[in-house]
Amino acid sequence: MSDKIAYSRHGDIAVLRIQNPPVNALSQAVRQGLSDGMARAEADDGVRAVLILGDGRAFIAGADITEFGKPPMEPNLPDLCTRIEASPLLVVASMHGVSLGGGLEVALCAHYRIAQPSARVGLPEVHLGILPGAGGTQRLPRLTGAEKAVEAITTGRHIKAPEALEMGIVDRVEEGDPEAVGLAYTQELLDQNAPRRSVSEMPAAEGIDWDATYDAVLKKGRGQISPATAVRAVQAASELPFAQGILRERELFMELMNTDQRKGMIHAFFNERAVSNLPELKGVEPRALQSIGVIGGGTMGAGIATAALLSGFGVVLIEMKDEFAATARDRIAGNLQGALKRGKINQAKYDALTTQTLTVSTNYDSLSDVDLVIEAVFEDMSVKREVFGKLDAACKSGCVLASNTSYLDVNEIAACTSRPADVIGLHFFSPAHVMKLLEVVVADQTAPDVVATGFALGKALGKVSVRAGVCDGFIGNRILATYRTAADHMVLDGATPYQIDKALTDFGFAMGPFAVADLAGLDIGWMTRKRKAPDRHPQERVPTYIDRLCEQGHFGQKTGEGYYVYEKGKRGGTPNPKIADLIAAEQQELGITPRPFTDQEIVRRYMCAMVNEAAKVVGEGIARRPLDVDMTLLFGYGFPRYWGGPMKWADIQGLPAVLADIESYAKEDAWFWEPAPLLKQLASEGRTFGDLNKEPLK
Ligand code: TC6
Repeated sequence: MSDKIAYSRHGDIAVLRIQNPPVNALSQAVRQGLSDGMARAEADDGVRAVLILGDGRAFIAGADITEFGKPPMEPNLPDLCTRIEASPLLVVASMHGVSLGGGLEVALCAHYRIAQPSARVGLPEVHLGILPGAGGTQRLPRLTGAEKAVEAITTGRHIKAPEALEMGIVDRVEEGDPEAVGLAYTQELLDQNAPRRSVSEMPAAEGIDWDATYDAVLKKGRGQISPATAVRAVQAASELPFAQGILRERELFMELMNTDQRKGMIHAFFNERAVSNLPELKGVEPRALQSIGVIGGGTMGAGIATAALLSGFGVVLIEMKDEFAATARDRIAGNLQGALKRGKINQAKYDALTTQTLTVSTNYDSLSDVDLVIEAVFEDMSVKREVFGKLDAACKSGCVLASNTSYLDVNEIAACTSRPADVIGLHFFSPAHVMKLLEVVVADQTAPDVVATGFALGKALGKVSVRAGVCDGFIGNRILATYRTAADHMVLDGATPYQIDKALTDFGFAMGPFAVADLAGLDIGWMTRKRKAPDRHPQERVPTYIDRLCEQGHFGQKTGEGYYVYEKGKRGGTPNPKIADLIAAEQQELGITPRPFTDQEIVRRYMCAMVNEAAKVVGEGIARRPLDVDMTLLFGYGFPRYWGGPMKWADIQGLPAVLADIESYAKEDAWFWEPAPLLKQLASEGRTFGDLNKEPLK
């Protein structure tokens, strides 16, 4: 029998203990071991019941995702599940930690289920671009009814044991050692002569309005197809006999298994974890972190302080004047109120955080004890210089000095101190207590243990941390500036901002670039254009029509007018009629005859601009690996997860085809569309960005 399953006998009960750390994924060896274990129990004289449980931290976290895309290996999971359910013995699952995906599907094939109060169950397959393919879509609705099954499967959410009990997914919730409570429960069932109870034999769930449900789920998924496809599988459970329902589930599962979305989502799953795993930091100990200083209590500083407080750090926030300090305190309290409302903290915790754990001061001497300080003041080098000079004087030796700048030169900031090795960029995204991305910007002299500390802080704050080198905009904002410019060029040439926004939200972006600009504030782009004007290349095309709106004091959502007009109390905006005239005037001035764009061309140009700049960012070593770019765009810029990121998207399109399009656009504007040397190299060598993830550039 496989060494992944430990077999033991306890009176009439055989125990199958899964031992496949870290999370008991259902690898081939585990599936084989469970199948063999069932056979052994059935042949074992006197055994009347089988108890299945997991060793370590989980029951089973699901199918082994590393096997996806490889040739299938027997026994397959659906067959194993059928085999367990069909056993003549009474089968019980004792669940602790997580039972997810195939893990819950195995448990649903047991005849009874007992769970620890802290256990969580769920069918999260849609987040990997697939659907539950081992009977989950057929068995779950027979226990919970169709509506609850659709909700659980299409959201993939983790359901805590008490709720799972209420929904009928588990039969009992009991605290204790999973083996001890499992054995006692199984014995109780045997003593009562409880029948073998197969979920597949339970009556089918009553139907719901399937087409309306399908449409609603498809719309919510913004182009993601797995949740909507899962609705059709649950529909089969209510309309077809079980055996036929299983076949339909299989058919839909295989359809999804072969999609690019599945590849993109699995790429995202693994690289979300791999991105913070830097080979250069192996064995490098981060510095100890207990208290954090934050300079500046604006939206960003308050967000960073909130994130730090919620993660258990003491926070000292510095503001310039008492009145600003009071406002900062209110902002943080407001953020924490949100956490209180969502149940993330209770009232006592809220009181402690706002009164004891947070210090707000106007005196830099209050920073004398902090372990790391993050500056989040106005984006101006002279202001930063002054702040870092003060930090150098006030902070203890060994304190990490971080800047939250989003584009300024961290080397220049480090040079304002007597300790450049302790200086790093920690670029948060607004609102900092919500957004998952953290760019850890490593300057020329930053010490390795300071880099490790940046990543340790990111982990403690629950962020996805990405290493970036120093350049204007680092990874994310530099690439954003380029694809945003591609969108601006399309507007000058004839596409409307509204068509572009729509084409890109249809592609899967959370928002289009013009709606984002309105949200962020048009004054930001206006300031950037002014800042960059002196260094502008003579061939650079920079539309200025939107500056006319800024000159009139219209900065987007915050002033009620931008690309869109916003009415109080209404969500979203409607196209601003002034924009078309402003664009037409600029086109006339530049002698441009507007031409039509298809949505497809809009997406292609936007994505090609993104990929080309990203390839430059990787080629220059600003991002070490293509996956660093992918995770930056996914977690900071609303890139659709199901594409995996721009580099994964490019690999899926084929690099030669992407390069060919860039070269064709370069015929109109050779300066903007100059192909990235790395893209040319990979395309000519027949390699992909994915290959570089495995073997980064030297
Ligand atoms: C399915 O079941 C389909 C069935 C149909 C078949 C017909 N496989 O996240 P962590 C690794 S689809 C392989 O850092 P946590 C993970 O990569 C599956 N490996 O820990 C990491 O490896 P590393 C449905 C897996 O405590 C390590 O385990 N199931 C798998 O923050 C620790 O993971 C899911 O979608 C796996 N299934 O979270 C569940 N799962 O150390 C996906 C984890 O080398 N998993 N690993 O980096 C999760 O949601 C979380 O990992 C967790 C643990 C909640 C299980």
